[in-house]
Amino acid sequence: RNSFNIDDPFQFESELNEEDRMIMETARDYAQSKLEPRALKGNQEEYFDPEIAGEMGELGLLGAYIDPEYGGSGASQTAYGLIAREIERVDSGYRSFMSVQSSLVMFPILTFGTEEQKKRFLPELATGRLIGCFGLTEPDHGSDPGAMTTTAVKTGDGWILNGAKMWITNAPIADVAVVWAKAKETEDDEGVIRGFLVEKEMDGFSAPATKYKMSLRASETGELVFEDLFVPEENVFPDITGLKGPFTCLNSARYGIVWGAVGAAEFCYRKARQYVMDRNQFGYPIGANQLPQTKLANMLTDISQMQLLAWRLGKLRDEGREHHSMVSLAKRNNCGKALEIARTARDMHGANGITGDYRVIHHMMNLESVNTYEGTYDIHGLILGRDITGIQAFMPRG
Ligand code: TGC
Ligand code: FAD
Repeated sequence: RNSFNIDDPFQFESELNEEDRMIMETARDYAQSKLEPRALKGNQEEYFDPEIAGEMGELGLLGAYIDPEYGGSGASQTAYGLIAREIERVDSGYRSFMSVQSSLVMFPILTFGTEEQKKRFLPELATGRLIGCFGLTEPDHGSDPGAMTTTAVKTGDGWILNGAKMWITNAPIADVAVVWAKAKETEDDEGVIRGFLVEKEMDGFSAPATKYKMSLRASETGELVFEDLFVPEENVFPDITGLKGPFTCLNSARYGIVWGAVGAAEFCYRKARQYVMDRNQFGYPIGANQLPQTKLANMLTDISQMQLLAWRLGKLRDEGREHHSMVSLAKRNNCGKALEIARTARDMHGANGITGDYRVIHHMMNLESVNTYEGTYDIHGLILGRDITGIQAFMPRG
């Protein structure tokens, strides 16, 4: 007799190969044994434990798909996604740390960096001895990064940076920042977007922390401020120009988020399922009523779709068949659905749902950020809308 798995209805895990499964289990063991006990404190005290970087590095969870030559594990895209799923099952903030390090710092250095930059930074980032961040968003330019005003003006054997980035994950603890700025040969040039590796000890660089967030409290967020900061030519990505540089990195990070959202949603669904079976009202388990049952049915239906979408996207990435609009579709769907599931799970816990102990409200609050960063829900809708109709609707016409 075939069975129905109430955690994995369409049995996507049975499709994983041995290596991907082993990596998933390593990430799951680590996340459940080492991260989960720290999740409540991280959220309540707005605290990122710096030891996490080294622990993840030791297990090969940072930049897992990067070639072993540069310190990675040469893992598949599916394995990278499975790592994100296990970490975000505990806390989106820890997954943010891993995503930024892997997809937004190691990936651009691997893809756009010189051989010297790769050899210098990648092995250290893979072990977690160095921490990185990615600066694209500015105080006045979020969804529209092409309008950025941070500049890099050519001077002798380097560039002078001025400007500021905001909402940057890992900024206050980063040793190296991948910064996107308008590079100009002269002050009056219009400029073209290029990538710079800014190091924490450089003069004219600061990274103040953004405190009192109500979401992603276990993740360090901050600004990047550049005041006549000199960056030598050897710290510039040599060839990549234009928005496709940062957007190519975002494809990788958004893909990780597609999987991460699955983990957060699965956690909330399982918690709600357990809660309504354990708690009695009116003499019966809450789960004996029609409304809670259909809420669980809706959650499981959404989760099945999220799992299959993430798994299929990983396969297409591994085969080199991904288009970035597939990533937009999956990021938008999985983040939006995970947020809805977390909100419903919170409601199903009644008053207990607002406490830290049950942890559904942590996920709910975190997922507000996850649904916003790396392109908001609506921006991904507009990216898809442009593909479907051939008409851009980012700005009014006429
Ligand atoms: P557009 O004209 O569409 O494109 C400009 C150039 O870029 C190319 N391109 C892409 N290339 C690779 N991958 C993609 N996904 C690409 N999307 C576009 C495009 O082909 C073009 O190339 P070329 O050679 O013709 O110049 O640019 P636009 O200015 O109209 O862009 C509009 C829009 C909405 C697509 C874009 O601005 C956007 O995606 N906005 C959202 C911004 C965003 O996602 N920011 C994320 C910041 S990083 C972050 O949030 C990290 S959180 C991490 C964590 O903590 O986990
Ligand atoms: P805005 O662009 O001002 O948008 C505000 C609202 O208007 C949104 O609902 C949006 O969907 C809507 N909107 C905007 N334009 C349109 C339009 N044309 N049509 C219809 N609706 C529109 N950035 C980095 O570079 N690096 C990081 O590491 C990083 N980490 C982050 C961590 C956290 C916790 C958060 C919250 C953000 C982070 N970001 C990071 C920034 C993030 O990418 C931006 O917040 C996001 O891209 C949205 O930009 P914005 O906040 O400026 O919102």
